[in-house]
Amino acid sequence: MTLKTTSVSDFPDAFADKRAETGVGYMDDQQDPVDMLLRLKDVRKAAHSAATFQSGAAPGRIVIPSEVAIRDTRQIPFEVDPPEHKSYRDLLNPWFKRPLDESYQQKLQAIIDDIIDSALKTDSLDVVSEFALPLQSKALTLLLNTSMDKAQTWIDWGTHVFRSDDSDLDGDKANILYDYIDAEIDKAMVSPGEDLYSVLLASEVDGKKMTKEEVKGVMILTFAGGRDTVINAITNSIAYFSENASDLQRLHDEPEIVNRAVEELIRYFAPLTQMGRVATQDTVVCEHAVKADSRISLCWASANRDEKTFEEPNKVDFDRKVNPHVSFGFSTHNCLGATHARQILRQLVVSLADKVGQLDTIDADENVERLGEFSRKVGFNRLQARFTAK
Ligand code: EMZ
Repeated sequence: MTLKTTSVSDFPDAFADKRAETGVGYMDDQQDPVDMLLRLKDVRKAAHSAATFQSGAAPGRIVIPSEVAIRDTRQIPFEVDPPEHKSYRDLLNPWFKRPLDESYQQKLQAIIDDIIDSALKTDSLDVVSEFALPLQSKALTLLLNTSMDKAQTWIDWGTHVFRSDDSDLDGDKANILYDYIDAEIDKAMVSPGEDLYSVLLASEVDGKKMTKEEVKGVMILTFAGGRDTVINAITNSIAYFSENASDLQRLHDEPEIVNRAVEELIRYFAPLTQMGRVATQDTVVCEHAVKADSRISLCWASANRDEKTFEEPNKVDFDRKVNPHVSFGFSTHNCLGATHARQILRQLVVSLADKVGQLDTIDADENVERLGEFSRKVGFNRLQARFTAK
């Protein structure tokens, strides 16, 4: 944790030197070290080699920091390898594409309008806990197709479901989520509705009814995977526009650029720094030997700043034409929640551009991840800001 030192909209590239030098970083993590792949080409290649670099290791092991100590349930489909992975993915894809429906977007718009309008009414607010967290939680009721009143419980959990102020891996906090999901599954079994729990409980994968444990695995991922990532993306976008007012104005004048703008913000912020894999055999990456059963990571944040692919990688450029960023991962395991996340950001930035004349940040507490030899700003613990209407 550090107090605001540089400009709030600046997200430095923590990996540049190492990426140029050797292409591989190193971090220890609970005695289960990680070789971090830093170059876009290597990240993509490893992400594509699911047989050599598996996701289906012990539950929690591909997450960094490892969640092996606080989790037995396998998250689905993200901790499952092909070919089983595909059966789950085929089942889940249509549900997670619902944010493309107009009725979904209308409901999302009402949530966004309401949150921006209350921000405009108060003198100043903490964007993390009073804007991004409620927005993420309320939008999640749409993704789950549950009632809006559920959101308050999730808001009360805070920004990360497995992390607290004192600990990166808070087992007690994790248990709150697991117990909650168990109870919701039990309720859906007794009286099924049209929510994701009920839909999954009624689904078959490869001709077999999904078990409670499998449904729980999907639900934990839905809650945990899109939590701090979405909150960071929202908060960081507001930090960005507070210091780049002309880009906000541009979105007002040229809303047709919104998709490009959102992809560029997501590239630049890379809300999820990295994701691990476990080597299934002795192998070599980037001229670096990797032993069977050891961990590597696909460092999305570093790959997104790879100067071999991105011109002026440290600049946010809404006119960037070629933007093959990997903020939502790459290949088999690309992010299931990406449609939902993109839709939130697209509607949010256009609405901000329409309603907000000025955004001022008053105080900031940066969230800096310590990753072995690297320190990376990924977002904020707190960002006090004032929203002024147009
Ligand atoms: C896991 C992960 C998924 C993990 C795409 O990322 O997100 C992390 O925030 C969670 O802690 O359990 O869901």
